[in-house]
Amino acid sequence: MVYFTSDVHLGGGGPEVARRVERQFVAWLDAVSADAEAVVLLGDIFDFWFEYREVVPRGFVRTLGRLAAMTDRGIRVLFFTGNHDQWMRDYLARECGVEVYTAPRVVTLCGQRLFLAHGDNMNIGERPALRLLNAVFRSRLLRWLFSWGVHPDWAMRFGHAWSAHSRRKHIRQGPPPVSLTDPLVEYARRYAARNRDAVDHFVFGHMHVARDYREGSLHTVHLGCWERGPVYARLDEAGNLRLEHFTPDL
Ligand SMILES: [Mn+2]
Repeated sequence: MVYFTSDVHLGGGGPEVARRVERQFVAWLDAVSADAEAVVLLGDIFDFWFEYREVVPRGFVRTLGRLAAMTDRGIRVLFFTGNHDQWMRDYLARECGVEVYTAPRVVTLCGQRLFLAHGDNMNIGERPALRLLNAVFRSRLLRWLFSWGVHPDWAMRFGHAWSAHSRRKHIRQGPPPVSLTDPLVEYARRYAARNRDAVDHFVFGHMHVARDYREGSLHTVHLGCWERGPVYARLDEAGNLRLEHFTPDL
């Protein structure tokens, strides 16, 4: 089995929510470890992560411990960075044995060709504000300035404030409509038309709305977010990929 999840936003939503979500996430990691060959984490696992060469954010010990234990047992953990945790270096790879990817990638698992991406900078050609934000976030110069010019305590405070601001905005807007995932479906459509090597399934996170979409041979799965209830996708040995909800027994 291969399991996929995203947008856990560990550490977000205040201490109480953060503790609850981490307990649920760790329970999920324990549950899927029973028969997982690989676990794919598709971005925004952390609500804010900014890593220095010698210093990493505090917290998340249960999660990091579980990830290390899983890879020690031979379970592959693929970690795709999201827009909230893209400032990652080599800590998770070295300390927890996780494979970290900062860009979309086609991977074969259980005999299926999977296009995997968080989904934050795809099909945004006509969204200038998003393009600008994306360029700022990905700028190596700004990252360097932030890293060397701002004390880490302030950097973390700033990061959590930014994350909380975007969370409040999303809460004000109410539950996201399924149509939010349409640009990613369109991206998948174009990708499938351009590339001859057929992709069996596209899996995305980012939009915080769960959706299982089929159109001819196109199959896109959009993972939801954990604050609205733990959700994940499961790929079985026969190549079937479907969304599931997790009810932790806490
Ligand atoms: Mn997210």
